[in-house]
Amino acid sequence: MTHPAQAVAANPYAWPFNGDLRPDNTALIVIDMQTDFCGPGGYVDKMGYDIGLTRAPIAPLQTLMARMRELGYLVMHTREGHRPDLSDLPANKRWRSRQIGTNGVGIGDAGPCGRILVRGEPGWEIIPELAPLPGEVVIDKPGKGSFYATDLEMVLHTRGIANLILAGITTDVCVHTTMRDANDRGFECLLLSDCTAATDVGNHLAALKMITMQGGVFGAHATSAELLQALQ
Ligand code: C5J
Repeated sequence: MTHPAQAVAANPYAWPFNGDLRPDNTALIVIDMQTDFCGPGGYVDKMGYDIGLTRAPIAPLQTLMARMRELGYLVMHTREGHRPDLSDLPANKRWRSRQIGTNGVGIGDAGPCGRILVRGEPGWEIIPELAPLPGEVVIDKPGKGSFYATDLEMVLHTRGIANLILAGITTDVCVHTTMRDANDRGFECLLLSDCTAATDVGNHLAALKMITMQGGVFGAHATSAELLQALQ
């Protein structure tokens, strides 16, 4: 028996659309909170972006994850990364990643945290502050979206999940790609504005605004405080 929650005071509508918010039909997915995206010496840091921005979601996520676990909600994680032999790294993705930052070093190359975005390397690991608990689902993905070349959809269907709450980094890339894809697959999506971040504040705000178009074209967004309020 799980306890239903109230709808979340989200933008542009009270989420979920049908008011059916329960631990057994709702999952939190925490996207790519890896050292490469928010740790010193990781990929984002090496590209010259401000990891202060991508680290901002850590504290609100710690509070939210603890509460959602306590209430029995499914908490899932993703990691972007490639096989050590780079057989799943498209040549154009590698080439583009070498165009920015220092010394032409890009995905698959050695950096201060090991080979960038390569599975098993220190930089690819989820940061210790948000480490998955034993038994929590971790999805390894080679791309930006969490559905492409993964078993995420099967896991969600097997658990009876209809509502997907999205958090993690970056808002405008992996989080948005996952949200759009989840929405197309029929999942009811909520993006948490303070538990996501981009490497550019304008992009973060634009990504939030995009969600609100057309009556909630991909779903809705809210703060973690608004979600926690609804979960009381
Ligand atoms: C990027 C991600 N930005 N996790 N990945 O390359 O958003």
